[in-house]
Amino acid sequence: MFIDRAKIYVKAGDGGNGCIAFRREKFVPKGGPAGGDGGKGGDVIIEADENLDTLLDFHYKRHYYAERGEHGKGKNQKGKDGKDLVIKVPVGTLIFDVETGELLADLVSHGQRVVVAKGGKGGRGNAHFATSTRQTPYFAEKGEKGEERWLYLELKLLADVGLLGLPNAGKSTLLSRISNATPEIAPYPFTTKTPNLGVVEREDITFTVADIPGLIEGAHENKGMGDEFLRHIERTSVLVFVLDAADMINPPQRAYEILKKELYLYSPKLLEKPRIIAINKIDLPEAQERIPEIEEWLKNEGVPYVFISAKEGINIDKLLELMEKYVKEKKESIPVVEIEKEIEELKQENKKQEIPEIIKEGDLWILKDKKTESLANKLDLYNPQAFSYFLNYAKRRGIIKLINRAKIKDDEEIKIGNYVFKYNSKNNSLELIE
Ligand SMILES: Nc1nc2c(ncn2[C@@H]2O[C@H](COP(=O)(O)OP(=O)(O)OP(=O)(O)O)[C@@H](O)[C@H]2O)c(=O)[nH]1
Ligand SMILES: [Mg+2]
Repeated sequence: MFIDRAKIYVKAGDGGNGCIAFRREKFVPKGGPAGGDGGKGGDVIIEADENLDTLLDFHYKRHYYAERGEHGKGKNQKGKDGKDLVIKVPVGTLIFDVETGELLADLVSHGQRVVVAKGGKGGRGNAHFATSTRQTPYFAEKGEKGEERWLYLELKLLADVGLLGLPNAGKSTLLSRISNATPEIAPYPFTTKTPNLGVVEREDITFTVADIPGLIEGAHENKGMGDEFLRHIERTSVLVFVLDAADMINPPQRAYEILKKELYLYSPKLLEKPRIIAINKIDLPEAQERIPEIEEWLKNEGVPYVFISAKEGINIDKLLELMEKYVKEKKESIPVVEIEKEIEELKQENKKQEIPEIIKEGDLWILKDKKTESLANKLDLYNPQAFSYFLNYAKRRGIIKLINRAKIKDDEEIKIGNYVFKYNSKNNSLELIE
């Protein structure tokens, strides 16, 4: 069975609660506040590992939890941080958020990591909240909840070169000749049912070649079996069209058009990739007869081509040289740009999250500001001390100004985190409703 997709649930550790405690000293009935902070919850991290090659394990174990942070303790002792959980996946795994469909990561190299669920921060202990006017704070923060989400994992074979062809064209034969792979080869169509990956070793470069199941007309509509696997060749440097010169029903010219059409219908982008045409089986007499006619056609196509026999090993080195040229070109050009683009996108996203904003949904105003929401959720706002601490924070962060500017009336409700408030314009303050 070829399993290359999985759905898993991840939950980062919750932060430990801050502690409410006071120093006990001899002859001092009540010392200062000494409640320690809670520890941070562990993150859930996904890491690419070149020693793995399937997502099979994720069908047996679907739920992953990182450790929670310890609660803070008296005498200003901080709770221990929860351990991170590292989940290993094969290189070439794409990670999507199930709910939003957003691509979270594309793990292309060994050791590459991504945090998929952030551990909750530990709550601050009451020692943090002492001021000259509030010497005995009876409140502390709760630990933040760890993030949780469902993820969809998908494994793409990371081939540098993709072999395409109608069934029986000789793709698997070619792969077994040029690489270490030993795919099944047989004189009938649809022998290859799942993609095979082989490693080709050249003098100064090693690259991978994928042999995908034969494509037929209508493959993009799920006829035959090749279409499902086309995504495995989405990031190859070059596509090699293996065309059977001895095929009387679908001669190379026709086979080439069928394949191009199927590629286009699956994803037009695939046609932008460099192509090589390999005319196969030229050891057979019926193929040899057609060489002049085929060559005539190829000259007009303007695509690099080679006449080969995968079975007898004719012109294989010429084909390998061509493959190598494209693989090298791609390796030199692309990765840096992609990484820079990713970083830029991340930065933009972070910026967006940092500016507080207030929006109206139905009758309710909702404050969108991660920091303020998170503080509210960590505090017990029915505790007057905690409430006044929160209100001061909101003022400093410009939240009250924002409410003012939005012209929110006194009887309208504003949701911040899990709490709902009313605005009191007389004293520029918030009142807790629920
Ligand atoms: N004479 C000759 N036969 C070949 C050559 N290449 C492949 N064949 C034969 O063609 C048949 C199909 O070869 P495969 O390599 O299994 O073809 P494939 O394209 O992988 O086929 P599917 O996996 O079914 O899509 C086998 O009988 C091979 O021995 C060649 O260069 N010359
Ligand atoms: Mg095959």
